[in-house]
Amino acid sequence: MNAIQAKLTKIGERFRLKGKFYAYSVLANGNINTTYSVKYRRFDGTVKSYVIQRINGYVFKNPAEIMENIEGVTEHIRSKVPKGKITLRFHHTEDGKNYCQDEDGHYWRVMNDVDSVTFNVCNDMDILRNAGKAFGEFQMQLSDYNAENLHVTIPDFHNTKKRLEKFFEDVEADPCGRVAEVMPEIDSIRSMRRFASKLTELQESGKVPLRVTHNDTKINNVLFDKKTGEPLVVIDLDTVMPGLAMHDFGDAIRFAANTAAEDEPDLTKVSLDLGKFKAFSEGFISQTAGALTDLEIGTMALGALTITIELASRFLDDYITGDKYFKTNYEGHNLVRARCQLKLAEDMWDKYEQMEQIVSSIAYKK
Ligand code: GN1
Ligand code: MG
Repeated sequence: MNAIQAKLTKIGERFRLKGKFYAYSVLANGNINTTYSVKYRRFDGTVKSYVIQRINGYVFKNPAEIMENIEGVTEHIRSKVPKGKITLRFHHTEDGKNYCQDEDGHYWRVMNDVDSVTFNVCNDMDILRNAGKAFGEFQMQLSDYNAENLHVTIPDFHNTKKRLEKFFEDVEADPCGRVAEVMPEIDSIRSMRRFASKLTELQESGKVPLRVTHNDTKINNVLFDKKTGEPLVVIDLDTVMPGLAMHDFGDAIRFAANTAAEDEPDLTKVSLDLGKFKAFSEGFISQTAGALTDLEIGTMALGALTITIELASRFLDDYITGDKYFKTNYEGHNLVRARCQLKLAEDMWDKYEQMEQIVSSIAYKK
Protein backbone atom coordinates (compact mmCIF):
# COMPACT_ATOMS: atom_id res chain seq x y z
CA MET A 1 0.00 0.00 0.00
CA ASN A 2 1.51 3.36 -0.95
CA ALA A 3 1.34 6.47 1.23
CA ILE A 4 -1.60 8.00 -0.66
CA GLN A 5 -3.62 4.80 -0.43
CA ALA A 6 -2.88 4.56 3.27
CA LYS A 7 -3.96 8.16 3.79
CA LEU A 8 -7.15 7.78 1.74
CA THR A 9 -8.05 4.59 3.59
CA LYS A 10 -7.69 6.41 6.90
CA ILE A 11 -9.82 9.33 5.72
CA GLY A 12 -12.47 6.89 4.46
CA GLU A 13 -12.59 5.35 7.92
CA ARG A 14 -13.19 8.73 9.51
CA PHE A 15 -16.23 9.16 7.23
CA ARG A 16 -17.35 5.59 7.89
CA LEU A 17 -17.36 4.61 4.20
CA LYS A 18 -18.63 1.07 3.86
CA GLY A 19 -16.70 -1.80 2.26
CA LYS A 20 -13.06 -2.29 1.39
CA PHE A 21 -10.99 0.40 -0.26
CA TYR A 22 -9.45 -1.05 -3.41
CA ALA A 23 -8.52 1.64 -5.93
CA TYR A 24 -8.05 5.35 -6.41
CA SER A 25 -7.23 7.79 -9.18
CA VAL A 26 -6.30 11.47 -9.16
CA LEU A 27 -8.80 13.95 -10.63
CA ALA A 28 -6.53 16.61 -12.07
CA ASN A 29 -8.92 19.38 -13.20
CA GLY A 30 -8.51 21.73 -10.25
CA ASN A 31 -5.66 24.16 -9.68
CA ILE A 32 -6.17 24.42 -5.93
CA ASN A 33 -7.41 21.36 -4.02
CA THR A 34 -6.16 17.79 -4.38
CA THR A 35 -8.92 15.46 -5.52
CA TYR A 36 -9.20 11.68 -5.71
CA SER A 37 -11.82 9.31 -6.96
CA VAL A 38 -11.83 6.27 -4.68
CA LYS A 39 -13.51 2.91 -5.09
CA TYR A 40 -14.84 0.66 -2.36
CA ARG A 41 -15.94 -2.91 -2.77
CA ARG A 42 -18.89 -3.57 -0.55
CA PHE A 43 -19.43 -6.87 1.18
CA ASP A 44 -22.27 -7.76 -1.21
CA GLY A 45 -19.77 -7.46 -4.09
CA THR A 46 -20.99 -4.11 -5.47
CA VAL A 47 -18.57 -1.27 -6.11
CA LYS A 48 -19.18 2.26 -4.92
CA SER A 49 -17.05 5.28 -5.65
CA TYR A 50 -16.62 8.53 -3.77
CA VAL A 51 -14.68 11.73 -4.22
CA ILE A 52 -12.17 12.47 -1.47
CA GLN A 53 -10.66 15.92 -1.47
CA ARG A 54 -7.89 17.60 0.50
CA ILE A 55 -8.66 21.27 0.93
CA ASN A 56 -5.77 23.60 0.08
CA GLY A 57 -4.95 25.27 3.40
CA TYR A 58 -2.76 27.93 1.82
CA VAL A 59 -5.65 29.23 -0.28
CA PHE A 60 -8.48 28.55 2.15
CA LYS A 61 -7.54 29.81 5.57
CA ASN A 62 -10.71 28.63 7.28
CA PRO A 63 -11.95 25.30 5.88
CA ALA A 64 -14.52 24.87 8.65
CA GLU A 65 -16.28 28.03 7.44
CA ILE A 66 -16.24 26.78 3.83
CA MET A 67 -17.83 23.54 4.90
CA GLU A 68 -20.52 25.41 6.83
CA ASN A 69 -21.30 27.41 3.67
CA ILE A 70 -21.44 24.23 1.64
CA GLU A 71 -23.76 22.53 4.10
CA GLY A 72 -26.19 25.45 3.89
CA VAL A 73 -25.98 25.92 0.13
CA THR A 74 -26.35 22.24 -0.77
CA GLU A 75 -29.31 21.90 1.60
CA HIS A 76 -30.95 24.95 0.06
CA ILE A 77 -30.50 23.60 -3.45
CA ARG A 78 -31.74 20.16 -2.43
CA SER A 79 -34.92 21.72 -1.08
CA LYS A 80 -35.60 23.25 -4.51
CA VAL A 81 -34.85 20.53 -7.04
CA PRO A 82 -37.26 17.74 -7.99
CA LYS A 83 -36.87 14.45 -6.15
CA GLY A 84 -34.43 12.14 -7.88
CA LYS A 85 -32.31 14.93 -9.34
CA ILE A 86 -28.63 14.55 -8.59
CA THR A 87 -27.27 16.92 -5.97
CA LEU A 88 -23.95 17.20 -4.20
CA ARG A 89 -23.85 15.28 -0.95
CA PHE A 90 -21.12 15.50 1.62
CA HIS A 91 -20.48 12.69 4.03
CA HIS A 92 -20.25 13.23 7.76
CA THR A 93 -17.88 11.90 10.38
CA GLU A 94 -19.01 10.26 13.58
CA ASP A 95 -19.15 13.63 15.34
CA GLY A 96 -21.45 15.04 12.64
CA LYS A 97 -18.96 17.17 10.74
CA ASN A 98 -18.74 17.29 6.94
CA TYR A 99 -14.94 17.49 7.11
CA CYS A 100 -12.10 16.10 9.18
CA GLN A 101 -8.56 17.11 9.98
CA ASP A 102 -5.65 14.70 9.72
CA GLU A 103 -2.63 14.47 12.02
CA ASP A 104 -0.70 16.90 9.79
CA GLY A 105 -3.43 19.53 10.12
CA HIS A 106 -4.85 19.08 6.61
CA TYR A 107 -8.60 19.27 6.07
CA TRP A 108 -10.42 16.56 4.11
CA ARG A 109 -13.95 16.02 2.84
CA VAL A 110 -15.86 13.28 1.07
CA MET A 111 -18.68 13.61 -1.44
CA ASN A 112 -20.69 11.50 -3.85
CA ASP A 113 -18.98 10.58 -7.11
CA VAL A 114 -21.41 11.37 -9.91
CA ASP A 115 -21.20 9.24 -13.05
CA SER A 116 -20.68 12.01 -15.57
CA VAL A 117 -18.41 13.73 -18.04
CA THR A 118 -16.72 17.15 -17.84
CA PHE A 119 -15.30 19.44 -20.51
CA ASN A 120 -12.30 21.73 -20.73
CA VAL A 121 -11.93 22.98 -24.29
CA CYS A 122 -15.41 22.31 -25.68
CA ASN A 123 -16.54 22.80 -29.27
CA ASP A 124 -20.06 21.51 -28.84
CA MET A 125 -22.48 24.45 -28.81
CA ASP A 126 -25.23 22.44 -27.12
CA ILE A 127 -22.92 21.60 -24.25
CA LEU A 128 -21.90 25.25 -23.94
CA ARG A 129 -25.54 26.37 -23.93
CA ASN A 130 -26.25 23.76 -21.27
CA ALA A 131 -23.30 24.97 -19.19
CA GLY A 132 -24.77 28.47 -19.35
CA LYS A 133 -28.13 27.11 -18.26
CA ALA A 134 -26.55 25.24 -15.36
CA PHE A 135 -24.72 28.28 -13.98
CA GLY A 136 -27.72 30.54 -14.59
CA GLU A 137 -29.99 28.08 -12.82
CA PHE A 138 -27.50 27.74 -9.96
CA GLN A 139 -27.59 31.49 -9.45
CA MET A 140 -31.38 31.54 -9.49
CA GLN A 141 -31.60 28.66 -7.02
CA LEU A 142 -29.60 30.78 -4.60
CA SER A 143 -31.36 34.05 -5.34
CA ASP A 144 -33.33 33.79 -2.09
CA TYR A 145 -30.43 32.46 -0.02
CA ASN A 146 -29.63 34.76 2.86
CA ALA A 147 -26.17 36.10 2.07
CA GLU A 148 -25.67 36.91 5.73
CA ASN A 149 -25.46 33.17 6.36
CA LEU A 150 -22.39 32.94 4.13
CA HIS A 151 -18.85 33.26 5.40
CA VAL A 152 -16.59 35.14 3.03
CA THR A 153 -14.15 32.34 2.25
CA ILE A 154 -11.67 34.54 0.36
CA PRO A 155 -12.10 38.26 1.03
CA ASP A 156 -12.17 40.47 -2.09
CA PHE A 157 -12.03 37.42 -4.32
CA HIS A 158 -13.26 39.29 -7.40
CA ASN A 159 -12.34 42.78 -6.27
CA THR A 160 -10.36 43.40 -9.44
CA LYS A 161 -9.24 46.84 -8.32
CA LYS A 162 -7.66 45.42 -5.15
CA ARG A 163 -6.17 42.50 -7.04
CA LEU A 164 -4.43 44.94 -9.36
CA GLU A 165 -3.20 47.08 -6.46
CA LYS A 166 -1.67 43.98 -4.90
CA PHE A 167 -0.22 43.00 -8.28
CA PHE A 168 1.63 46.29 -8.69
CA GLU A 169 2.87 46.15 -5.09
CA ASP A 170 4.34 42.73 -5.81
CA VAL A 171 5.89 44.00 -9.05
CA GLU A 172 7.52 46.76 -6.99
CA ALA A 173 8.79 44.30 -4.36
CA ASP A 174 9.97 41.74 -6.97
CA PRO A 175 10.63 39.05 -4.32
CA CYS A 176 11.98 36.41 -6.74
CA GLY A 177 13.81 38.64 -9.22
CA ARG A 178 11.40 37.62 -12.00
CA VAL A 179 10.02 41.06 -12.87
CA ALA A 180 12.68 42.01 -15.46
CA GLU A 181 11.71 39.14 -17.76
CA VAL A 182 7.99 39.95 -17.76
CA MET A 183 7.98 43.69 -18.43
CA PRO A 184 5.81 43.48 -21.59
CA GLU A 185 3.14 41.53 -19.69
CA ILE A 186 3.26 44.00 -16.79
CA ASP A 187 2.91 46.91 -19.21
CA SER A 188 -0.04 45.24 -20.84
CA ILE A 189 -1.80 44.85 -17.47
CA ARG A 190 -0.92 48.46 -16.61
CA SER A 191 -2.54 49.68 -19.82
CA MET A 192 -5.80 47.90 -18.93
CA ARG A 193 -5.79 48.72 -15.22
CA ARG A 194 -8.27 51.58 -15.24
CA PHE A 195 -10.68 49.78 -17.52
CA ALA A 196 -10.47 46.61 -15.42
CA SER A 197 -11.37 48.55 -12.27
CA LYS A 198 -14.67 49.81 -13.68
CA LEU A 199 -16.77 46.90 -12.53
CA THR A 200 -15.41 47.12 -8.98
CA GLU A 201 -16.31 50.81 -9.00
CA LEU A 202 -19.86 50.03 -10.12
CA GLN A 203 -20.09 47.50 -7.30
CA GLU A 204 -18.73 49.96 -4.74
CA SER A 205 -21.22 52.60 -5.79
CA GLY A 206 -24.08 50.12 -5.34
CA LYS A 207 -25.29 50.53 -8.92
CA VAL A 208 -25.23 46.78 -9.52
CA PRO A 209 -26.74 44.31 -7.04
CA LEU A 210 -24.76 41.86 -4.96
CA ARG A 211 -26.08 38.36 -5.47
CA VAL A 212 -25.09 34.97 -4.15
CA THR A 213 -22.73 33.76 -6.85
CA HIS A 214 -20.56 30.74 -7.55
CA ASN A 215 -17.40 32.71 -8.36
CA ASP A 216 -15.49 29.90 -10.06
CA THR A 217 -17.54 29.09 -13.14
CA LYS A 218 -15.18 27.10 -15.32
CA ILE A 219 -17.24 24.69 -17.41
CA ASN A 220 -15.40 21.78 -15.86
CA ASN A 221 -17.33 22.68 -12.71
CA VAL A 222 -20.49 21.42 -14.39
CA LEU A 223 -20.99 17.66 -14.52
CA PHE A 224 -22.84 16.46 -17.63
CA ASP A 225 -24.80 13.31 -18.38
CA LYS A 226 -22.53 11.08 -20.49
CA LYS A 227 -25.31 10.10 -22.87
CA THR A 228 -27.59 13.09 -23.16
CA GLY A 229 -25.21 16.00 -22.55
CA GLU A 230 -27.70 17.45 -20.06
CA PRO A 231 -26.13 19.26 -17.11
CA LEU A 232 -26.43 17.20 -13.93
CA VAL A 233 -24.97 19.31 -11.17
CA VAL A 234 -22.71 22.29 -10.49
CA ILE A 235 -19.71 21.46 -8.31
CA ASP A 236 -16.84 23.25 -6.53
CA LEU A 237 -18.76 25.36 -4.04
CA ASP A 238 -15.74 26.69 -2.11
CA THR A 239 -16.16 30.23 -3.37
CA VAL A 240 -19.94 30.61 -3.17
CA MET A 241 -20.11 34.14 -1.77
CA PRO A 242 -21.84 37.43 -2.42
CA GLY A 243 -20.69 38.66 -5.85
CA LEU A 244 -21.81 39.94 -9.21
CA ALA A 245 -23.73 38.03 -11.88
CA MET A 246 -21.20 39.44 -14.36
CA HIS A 247 -18.37 37.68 -12.51
CA ASP A 248 -20.00 34.29 -12.97
CA PHE A 249 -20.88 35.01 -16.57
CA GLY A 250 -17.46 36.50 -17.30
CA ASP A 251 -15.37 33.76 -15.73
CA ALA A 252 -17.33 31.12 -17.63
CA ILE A 253 -16.76 32.97 -20.91
CA ARG A 254 -13.07 33.41 -20.16
CA PHE A 255 -12.71 29.66 -19.88
CA ALA A 256 -15.33 28.24 -22.22
CA ALA A 257 -15.32 30.69 -25.14
CA ASN A 258 -11.54 30.57 -25.55
CA THR A 259 -10.55 28.67 -28.70
CA ALA A 260 -7.77 27.07 -26.63
CA ALA A 261 -7.05 25.88 -23.10
CA GLU A 262 -6.43 28.50 -20.41
CA ASP A 263 -2.75 27.53 -20.35
CA GLU A 264 -2.15 27.18 -24.09
CA PRO A 265 1.49 28.12 -24.79
CA ASP A 266 0.95 28.69 -28.54
CA LEU A 267 -0.72 32.09 -28.49
CA THR A 268 -1.72 31.88 -32.15
CA LYS A 269 -4.32 29.34 -31.00
CA VAL A 270 -5.83 31.66 -28.41
CA SER A 271 -8.85 33.83 -29.23
CA LEU A 272 -12.44 34.51 -28.28
CA ASP A 273 -14.90 32.37 -30.24
CA LEU A 274 -18.05 34.45 -30.66
CA GLY A 275 -20.10 31.37 -31.54
CA LYS A 276 -19.18 29.82 -28.19
CA PHE A 277 -19.80 33.16 -26.51
CA LYS A 278 -23.29 33.26 -27.99
CA ALA A 279 -24.13 29.66 -27.06
CA PHE A 280 -23.10 30.12 -23.42
CA SER A 281 -24.89 33.48 -23.25
CA GLU A 282 -28.12 31.98 -24.56
CA GLY A 283 -28.09 29.35 -21.81
CA PHE A 284 -27.12 31.71 -19.02
CA ILE A 285 -29.54 34.48 -19.96
CA SER A 286 -32.43 32.06 -20.53
CA GLN A 287 -32.33 31.36 -16.79
CA THR A 288 -31.45 34.76 -15.39
CA ALA A 289 -33.02 37.35 -17.73
CA GLY A 290 -36.05 37.86 -15.48
CA ALA A 291 -33.85 38.81 -12.55
CA LEU A 292 -31.06 40.80 -14.19
CA THR A 293 -31.19 44.59 -14.32
CA ASP A 294 -30.44 46.49 -17.53
CA LEU A 295 -27.10 47.55 -16.13
CA GLU A 296 -26.20 43.95 -15.35
CA ILE A 297 -27.09 42.92 -18.88
CA GLY A 298 -25.19 45.91 -20.22
CA THR A 299 -22.03 44.96 -18.30
CA MET A 300 -21.84 41.22 -19.06
CA ALA A 301 -19.18 41.81 -21.73
CA LEU A 302 -17.34 44.04 -19.28
CA GLY A 303 -17.47 41.13 -16.81
CA ALA A 304 -15.84 38.78 -19.31
CA LEU A 305 -12.98 41.15 -20.08
CA THR A 306 -12.53 42.17 -16.44
CA ILE A 307 -12.27 38.63 -15.14
CA THR A 308 -9.82 37.73 -17.93
CA ILE A 309 -7.54 40.63 -17.01
CA GLU A 310 -7.98 39.82 -13.33
CA LEU A 311 -6.90 36.24 -13.86
CA ALA A 312 -3.96 37.31 -16.02
CA SER A 313 -2.82 39.47 -13.11
CA ARG A 314 -3.38 36.66 -10.60
CA PHE A 315 -1.34 34.16 -12.62
CA LEU A 316 1.43 36.67 -13.24
CA ASP A 317 1.38 37.76 -9.60
CA ASP A 318 1.80 34.13 -8.56
CA TYR A 319 4.72 33.77 -10.97
CA ILE A 320 6.38 36.92 -9.64
CA THR A 321 5.91 35.86 -6.02
CA GLY A 322 7.15 32.28 -6.43
CA ASP A 323 4.20 30.09 -7.53
CA LYS A 324 2.66 29.60 -4.11
CA TYR A 325 -1.04 29.78 -4.93
CA PHE A 326 -1.91 27.84 -8.09
CA LYS A 327 -0.65 24.30 -8.60
CA THR A 328 1.84 24.25 -11.47
CA ASN A 329 2.87 21.34 -13.70
CA TYR A 330 6.15 22.82 -14.89
CA GLU A 331 8.51 25.76 -14.35
CA GLY A 332 6.94 28.88 -15.81
CA HIS A 333 3.41 27.42 -15.98
CA ASN A 334 1.88 30.50 -14.34
CA LEU A 335 3.63 32.76 -16.84
CA VAL A 336 2.26 30.69 -19.72
CA ARG A 337 -1.21 30.94 -18.19
CA ALA A 338 -0.87 34.71 -17.77
CA ARG A 339 0.24 35.20 -21.38
CA CYS A 340 -2.67 33.13 -22.60
CA GLN A 341 -5.14 35.24 -20.59
CA LEU A 342 -3.58 38.45 -21.89
CA LYS A 343 -3.87 37.27 -25.48
CA LEU A 344 -7.50 36.38 -24.86
CA ALA A 345 -8.13 39.78 -23.24
CA GLU A 346 -6.69 41.55 -26.30
CA ASP A 347 -9.00 39.60 -28.57
CA MET A 348 -11.97 40.33 -26.30
CA TRP A 349 -11.07 43.99 -26.53
CA ASP A 350 -11.25 43.81 -30.34
CA LYS A 351 -14.61 42.01 -30.18
CA TYR A 352 -16.06 44.05 -27.33
CA GLU A 353 -18.94 45.68 -29.22
CA GLN A 354 -19.88 42.36 -30.76
CA MET A 355 -19.99 40.73 -27.32
CA GLU A 356 -22.25 43.52 -26.04
CA GLN A 357 -24.48 43.25 -29.06
CA ILE A 358 -24.88 39.47 -28.74
CA VAL A 359 -25.83 39.73 -25.05
CA SER A 360 -28.34 42.47 -25.68
CA SER A 361 -29.93 40.71 -28.65
CA ILE A 362 -30.45 37.61 -26.51
CA ALA A 363 -31.69 39.47 -23.43
CA TYR A 364 -34.06 41.75 -25.32
CA LYS A 365 -34.84 39.22 -28.10
CA LYS A 366 -34.04 41.76 -30.81
C1 GN1 B 1 -8.82 28.11 -9.47
O1 GN1 B 1 -10.45 25.73 -7.93
P1 GN1 B 1 -10.15 25.79 -9.39
O2 GN1 B 1 -8.93 25.12 -9.77
O3 GN1 B 1 -11.34 25.37 -10.18
C2 GN1 B 1 -9.19 29.44 -8.83
C3 GN1 B 1 -10.06 30.25 -9.76
C4 GN1 B 1 -9.37 30.44 -11.10
C5 GN1 B 1 -8.98 29.08 -11.65
C6 GN1 B 1 -8.20 29.20 -12.93
C7 GN1 B 1 -10.18 29.47 -5.21
O4 GN1 B 1 -9.98 27.37 -9.68
O5 GN1 B 1 -10.34 31.51 -9.21
O6 GN1 B 1 -10.21 31.10 -12.01
O7 GN1 B 1 -8.19 28.34 -10.71
N1 GN1 B 1 -9.86 29.19 -7.56
C8 GN1 B 1 -9.48 29.85 -6.45
O8 GN1 B 1 -8.07 27.95 -13.52
O9 GN1 B 1 -8.61 30.70 -6.43
MG1 MG C 1 -12.53 26.19 -7.55
